[in-house]
Amino acid sequence: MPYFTEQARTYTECMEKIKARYGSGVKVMLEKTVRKGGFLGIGSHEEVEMTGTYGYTAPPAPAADLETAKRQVLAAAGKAVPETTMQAVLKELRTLNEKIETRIEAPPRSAEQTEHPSLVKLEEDLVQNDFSPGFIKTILDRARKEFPLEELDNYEEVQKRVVPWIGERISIYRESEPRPGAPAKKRPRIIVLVGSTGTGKTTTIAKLAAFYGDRTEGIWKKQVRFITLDSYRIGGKQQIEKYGEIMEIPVSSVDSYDMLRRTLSHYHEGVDFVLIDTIGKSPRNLEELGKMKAVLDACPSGRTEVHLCVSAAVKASDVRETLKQFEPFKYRAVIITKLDETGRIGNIISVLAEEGKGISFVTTGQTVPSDIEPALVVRLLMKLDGFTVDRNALADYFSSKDGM
Ligand SMILES: Nc1nc2c(ncn2[C@@H]2O[C@H](COP(=O)(O)OP(=O)(O)OP(=O)(O)O)[C@@H](O)[C@H]2O)c(=O)[nH]1
Ligand SMILES: [Mg+2]
Repeated sequence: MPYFTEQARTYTECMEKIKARYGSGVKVMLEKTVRKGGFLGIGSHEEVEMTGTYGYTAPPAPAADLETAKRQVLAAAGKAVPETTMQAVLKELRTLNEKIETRIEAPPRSAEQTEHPSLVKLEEDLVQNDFSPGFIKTILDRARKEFPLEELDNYEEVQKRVVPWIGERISIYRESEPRPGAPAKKRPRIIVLVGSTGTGKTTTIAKLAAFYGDRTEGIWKKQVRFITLDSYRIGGKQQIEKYGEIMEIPVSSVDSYDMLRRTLSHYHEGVDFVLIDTIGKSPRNLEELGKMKAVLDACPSGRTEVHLCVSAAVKASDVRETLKQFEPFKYRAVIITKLDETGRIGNIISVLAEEGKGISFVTTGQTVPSDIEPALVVRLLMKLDGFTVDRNALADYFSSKDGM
């Protein structure tokens, strides 16, 4: 009988996949949890793995057939085996056969059979939002511990209590305000955006310029400068120059450590923010990432903040890889871009929570400068699909985290 081995993020998903691929005559014989992805154990996640047979119709061979088969096999191998050994082998085979039978008759633990329906629904809703298996497990374990049986019956209430638990796992990054009486921070503040190709770095730089520069009635309250490392790519420099022209912000283009250091040394008094746009790099191109890092080393570490742009619309494994590969840039926070392009944010929330990364901003569209907001837990929770969310209660609960 042919065998299969399949993996998926949940038990239900795995069973569905198996049935879709191998039809209804499948027999699951082994179920286990495996870790997938990552490098040297970092960044991996749990999946369910099932092994079994398919195309199953006939009942397993009775013991008599086993004995005949055994004798044939041993005879073919030309071995003279004592009867006592034969009996022992036969007994072993019968026990094995019974075990397999039991397994076939009593399929592995099914969430539907053992879980309260509200917990089953909760798992489905979390899966629907693309949360990782590890994240879902933490929430379900907590729900099992904290909800008395009678409270589980009211699913809407269960959801209302669980949504803040998701929010508790979201970290928000805010540049700390100086303490009263503390010496003024050195200016300018240097903000560097790094990230994979096309994640929205240049567009976000322009949005940040408007956010930090605080322009009202054509007057900038703060002085902002742009620097681009994107000088050799066709169109790269022009894009930021266009924003500079429209927003009346000077743009400098640099391509080496010395040039960046010289350019920064011109910005002393009077300039509040220097925003540095970098070239999009594949997180796999370590050599190119290394070269860019060598140029950016010209930024003085005390007043430079690197933010990593990550699109909300990419898979969890890609987010994880990006977080890991850009680690040498010592980014302080993540900017979630293209939040408008997805209705499922569980993947990015799970990965950032699991990797302990804070979120500084979210961007929500292509329009410059309006489509950017400082990250708020409440705002992210409002994106959850299929969850009943009480915005006011959440705003109260997360007021200190969101700084409101
Ligand atoms: N829907 C949506 N599109 C966005 C958002 N931010 C940027 N974009 C679009 O994404 C595309 C790429 O944006 P860029 O700012 O050029 O991205 P980049 O990271 O600078 O790209 P490279 O320099 O090529 O790596 C453009 O079409 C932007 O308009 C966003 O928040 N939502
Ligand atoms: Mg760009």
